[in-house]
Amino acid sequence: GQVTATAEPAAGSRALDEVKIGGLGSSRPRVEDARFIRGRGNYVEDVTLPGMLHMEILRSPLAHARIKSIDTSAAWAIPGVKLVLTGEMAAQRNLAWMPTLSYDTQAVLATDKVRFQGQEVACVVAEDPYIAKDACDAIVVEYEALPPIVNPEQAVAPGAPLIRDDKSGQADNIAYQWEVGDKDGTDAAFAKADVVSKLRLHYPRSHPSPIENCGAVADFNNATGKLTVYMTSQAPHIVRAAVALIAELPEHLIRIISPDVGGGFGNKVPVYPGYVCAILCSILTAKPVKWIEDNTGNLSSTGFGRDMYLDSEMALTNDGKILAVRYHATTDQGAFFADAQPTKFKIGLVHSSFACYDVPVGHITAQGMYTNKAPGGVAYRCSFRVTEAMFFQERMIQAAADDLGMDQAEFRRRNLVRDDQFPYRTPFGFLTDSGQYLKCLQIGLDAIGYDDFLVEQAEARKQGRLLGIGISTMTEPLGAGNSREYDILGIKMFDSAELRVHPTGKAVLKIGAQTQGQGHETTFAQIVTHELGIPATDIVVEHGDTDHTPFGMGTYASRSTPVAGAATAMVARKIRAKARKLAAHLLEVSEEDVEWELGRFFVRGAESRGVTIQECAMAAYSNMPDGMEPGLENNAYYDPPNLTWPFACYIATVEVDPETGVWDVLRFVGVDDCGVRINPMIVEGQIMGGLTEAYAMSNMQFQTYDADGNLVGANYMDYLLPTAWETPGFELHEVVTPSPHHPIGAKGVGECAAVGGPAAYVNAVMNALRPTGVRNIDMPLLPDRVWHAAHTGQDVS
Ligand code: MCN
Ligand code: CUM
Repeated sequence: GQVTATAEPAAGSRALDEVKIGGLGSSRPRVEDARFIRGRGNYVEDVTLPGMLHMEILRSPLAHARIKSIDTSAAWAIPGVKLVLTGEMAAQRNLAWMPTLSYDTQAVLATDKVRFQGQEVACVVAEDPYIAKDACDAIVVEYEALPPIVNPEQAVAPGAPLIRDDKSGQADNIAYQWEVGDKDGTDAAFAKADVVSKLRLHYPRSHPSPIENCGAVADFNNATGKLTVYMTSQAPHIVRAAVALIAELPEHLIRIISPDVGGGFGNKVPVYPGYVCAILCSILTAKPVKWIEDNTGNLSSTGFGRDMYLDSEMALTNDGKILAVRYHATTDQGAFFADAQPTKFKIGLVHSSFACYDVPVGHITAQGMYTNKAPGGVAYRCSFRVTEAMFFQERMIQAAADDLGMDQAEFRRRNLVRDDQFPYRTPFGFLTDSGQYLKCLQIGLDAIGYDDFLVEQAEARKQGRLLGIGISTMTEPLGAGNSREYDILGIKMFDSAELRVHPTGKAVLKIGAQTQGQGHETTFAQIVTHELGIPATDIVVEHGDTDHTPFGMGTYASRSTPVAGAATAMVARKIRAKARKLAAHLLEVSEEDVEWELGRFFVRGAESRGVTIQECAMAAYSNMPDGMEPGLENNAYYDPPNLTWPFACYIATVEVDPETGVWDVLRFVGVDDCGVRINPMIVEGQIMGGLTEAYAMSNMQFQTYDADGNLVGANYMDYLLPTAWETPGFELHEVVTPSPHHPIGAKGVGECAAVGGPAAYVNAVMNALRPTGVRNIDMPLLPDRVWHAAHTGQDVS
């Protein structure tokens, strides 16, 4: 019963070669790179306004402490200082606290207590950033240290100090509790199981690490009342709505401009205290105020990823059928619940796990705790915590295969959803759209040479060498909306596009999505090219300025192609429909006698009599039929009927050195099915980037806190980014199963590899260590952890 928008079949013989003019399937080079590689990009740091002042933030050195006093007099006395802002001053304007995505509250500047190391305590505005920094150091804050809570276990221990004593009715450190699925049905299935496989693990906290940190130039004009904010955001339109709601400013007088964005990876969805402070400081000084965050500020205070614990069981038959799954997830939310809205995104979409497997029944419970750590949770290519869902799933799958003594590929084959089962209802209520899971798996197995590797592995084991192979297969929900089920702060999740074709047939497409490196300026033009036959080089794509682009919910959860991309196709079809009327007028035939082929209308039965889309465009301004409104432009809002469900099969082979615990990737094969690929090169770039991040998470990357709540990983000496040197090579393959409900059959892809990748690496190392009896090593699989596991046969957490 799904509403579908179907692609119009191509008629006649296509006059234009779609790939040559940059349509679907064209790996046209990224148009944005022309300015990036010449140093002509325009990032927030490049924005300089007359009279601009600079803001720096004073952050808490302690994880948990009561603020006894703040003395700002020495800071005010420094020449060049224009404003010292404290929480108390913000409170006078009702801005000491702000709402989070989950309807919790988050401190903008601390008034009562600090609740994590790096929390914003005060800020200084000065003539230059160095003066502002010095003045921050001159602020004297008297703290009374409180015991810090650095993990969920401590959060619920008897006598644990209450972190959120600011919230009335909050008597413990529990941020939320949640469950989904069929508990009784699951219990009944477990009672019939031949084998119950158990696994516990932790997906550690990690950080998205965009190259460009957060930052803004806030410019409040006290004559016009207009607030312009240049900021590095993934979702400028939501920011405008949020600023209007939080700061109670009139929305039509707020303009958010996201210029070039130097990577987001989920880090740049939320509104952080720094943004609110920069806006307030601009209002108070009546000058433009620039705030550019440093690396430690970004690593220690902005949205992290993961920090989720799994305690799971799977009910199995002896012959390898999954009867049921159940698990409990515990999340460490940090001091403020700044995750996605729990009523719409559950605890993120963690219940999207097991969507690619034919699992009859399941039950998930979850609990999130407040801790004295930075808030966040939905970042780092996570699609609302789908990353954890798929990691849990694929580690559980491998553990189950091992417990059954069954080959891991064969176990998947017996349980993957078959092609004839779509649309498939998952045990947790999602409806997947399409896929060819077994085909993807087989392509991956053939590419890696699965059977030969098993022979090689057995030989190597005899010589004491530890070879391993790990598989990860998953489908994930990408592209939130549909407005029935998803919203952000009450605003429904759809997207829009505006298309204007000029008289000479050149076009401007405006979208509410926001590229951060994904290449939308390149690929969204290709969608228009596909629909209208206007060469991609004749189309410019604009985004990132709320005064000049249509409303959109932004770019995250790999939703741009599924939602804004669909809106783009739909608006182009509206343009084509009007162009058809113009063509009929020009060709002096009735509209029914006009046929379309790429870039051209022609008279049915007289193919040589035709007009190009460009001729139609000129006619829209110069020779329209009587009664027709001039011009060739339109807009479209698209509310997707469902999420898109891409599939991926990732397979890694590794060798573990038992002497050092170091593991090397021998080969890595990826098979992705993201439906129709708009730009295959960009898709491969997205996959390679994701597999690199997956490698980083499994191998080297985590943020941890010591017992005092000090962040280990607050700089790039401690928090490691993989370079080309250590990153393995990737062999990529594709399968194309179009999404049945997307106008051009495309599915999202921006997060697939980061979501599905980690389990492939970890499963490979676990497979190598299988003779030792080890079942789990928590990520990252650092050499000392692997060595310890290999030598003791014990799990390492
Ligand atoms: N694409 C395509 N064919 C498809 C699907 C996608 O050609 N079938 C193209 C798209 O047109 C787009 C790119 O691939 O140019 C990614 O598209 P999509 O899957 O729709 O994802 P989004 O554009 O919505 O990007 C969001 C996603 C997320 S949520 C994170 S996090 C992430 C990611 O993208 N952050 C990134 N990839 C990133 N890549 C870069 N360089 N920088 C980031 O910050
Ligand atoms: Cu969760 S990271 Mo991306 O969805 O922006």
